[in-house]
Amino acid sequence: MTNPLFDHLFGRHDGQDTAFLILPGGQTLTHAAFLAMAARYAHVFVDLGLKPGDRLALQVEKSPQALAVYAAAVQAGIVFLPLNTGYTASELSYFVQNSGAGVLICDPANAGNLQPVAQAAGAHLETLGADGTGSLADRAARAPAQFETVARGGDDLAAFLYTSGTTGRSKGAMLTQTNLLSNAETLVDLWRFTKDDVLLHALPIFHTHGLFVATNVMLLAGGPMIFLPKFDLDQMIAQMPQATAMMGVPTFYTRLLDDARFTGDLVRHMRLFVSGSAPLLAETHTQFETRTGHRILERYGMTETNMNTSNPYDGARRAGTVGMPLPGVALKITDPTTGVTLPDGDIGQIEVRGPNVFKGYWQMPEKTREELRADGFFITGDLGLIDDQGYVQIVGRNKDLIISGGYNIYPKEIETVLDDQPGVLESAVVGLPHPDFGETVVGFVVAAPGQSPDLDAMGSAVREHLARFKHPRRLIILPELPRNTMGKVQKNMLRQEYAAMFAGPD
Ligand code: MLC
Ligand code: AMP
Repeated sequence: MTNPLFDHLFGRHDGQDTAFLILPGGQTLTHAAFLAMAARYAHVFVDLGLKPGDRLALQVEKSPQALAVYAAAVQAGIVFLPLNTGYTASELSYFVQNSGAGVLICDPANAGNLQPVAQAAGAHLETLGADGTGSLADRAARAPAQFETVARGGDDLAAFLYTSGTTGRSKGAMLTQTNLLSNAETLVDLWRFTKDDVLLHALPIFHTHGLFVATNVMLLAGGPMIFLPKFDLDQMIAQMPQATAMMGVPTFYTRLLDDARFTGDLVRHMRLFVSGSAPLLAETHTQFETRTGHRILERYGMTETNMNTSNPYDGARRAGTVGMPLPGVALKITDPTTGVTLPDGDIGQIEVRGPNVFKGYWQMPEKTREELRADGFFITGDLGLIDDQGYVQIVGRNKDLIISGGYNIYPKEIETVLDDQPGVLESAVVGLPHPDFGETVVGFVVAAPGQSPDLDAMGSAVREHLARFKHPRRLIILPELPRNTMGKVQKNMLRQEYAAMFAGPD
């Protein structure tokens, strides 16, 4: 094997006319056609000067071509850096600069906006539209459909995924070939995926869940994916009869349950429903079983670690738990202050170690040392316990993080923008319970003495700097923020007081 990740995920399908991607219009892309496209892209990237270990950033709509860029990067030994399509030019500028990406691929509609970003970072800009057209396709049309796979080792980097931080500065999580491959192999085995499975894929492909869990698992198993550009209820219901399995964030499940067309009959034939990326309410789990007879299999992971735990395939899938550590993954609960391991049943911070755990944060040795211990245990920032049956329960977070519809939002990033606005003394951003997104963002602002901040102007500033999913759904002016005796802002008091804000219709 010269390039384990490529050989296992992609190379094994070389020349195979088996279905890989089934598109909403009914067209099917075979593994062979997909690989030929990837090979052409790999030639383009090499011609553009990218060498093994260089970074390639991509911010485009979900499409087979976007996925082929991932395959091409792996084949050419280039580090793949997918970016949320919601990011603004100012957010993107940081990622491209920080990663030192040699090439940035964007939607043709954003090229004008992003050319200065690419130029300032010394990156070359290419375009790729949702329909597959653009400058990348033009170049690829002139490239050969075979590419000699670049040799790589398990410890070589395969991808960078940026995760925001509690300090407001995003960190590039460096994922190796072994991180990705070992996790996909474990999941295929544990969740019994085979080439006879058809996965209903409606997740974005710029995050761990849609890219490394869903896609890598199906590439290894050999079966096709019904590849929807995004979650769309009508499409989900129309395509469900052709699928055998689905993976989604809790919002997928609550939205399906809210639709009367989603019945037991519609999904009787399904083999597996997996949920993750955010807490699945026990109530949703129960409702789903009552409606369909299926018990959702909940698992727990993160960008830095891929998947850590899973409920069992055969044993009890218990609501409100994320199951047991995956084979090969060690998990312990420790005291957040001393780092000492706590007995089962006690609540503490969750730490994990295994071949799934990333190599560290790109060019942030101190951050890496803070979260990744010398003995290999990664401090997840999640709080939980191991119950008397060995199941892990997540009870909270030791990090100031909001998860909205499966997207992570670090309040600090929003507070920094709010604090910069005229007339603002300080701000506190919290996540409040939301029926659709699980949690949603609300900003509390305190005016500087004698001033009255302009909420509309603040909204505009937020829109300019931050992706839509991070925007506070409400901005509220308070005379002061609740603080403890040490002067620390008590966000839990804000969360409690305003808990019912979205209980009714939004
Ligand atoms: C979209 N919007 C969101 C949002 N998604 N706002 C907050 N949170 C979100 N998650 C914005 C839209 O831009 C829109 O803005 C408005 O909210 C309503 O949009 P919508 O049409 O209702 O949203 P939709 O496009 O249907 O998207 C919702 C969603 C999507 C839940 C389907 O966000 C999604 O696919 N989430 C999955 C995220 C994911 O893959 N997470 C995995 C991370 S990996 P406007 O302007 O119209 O009001 C990870 C590790 C692990 O965490 O363990 O897996
Ligand atoms: P991310 O940094 O986007 O990869 O998000 C990872 C975080 O999502 C974890 O640290 C958890 O807080 C959360 N998460 C993932 N899966 C679950 C789950 N099944 N239940 C609760 N939280 C989860």
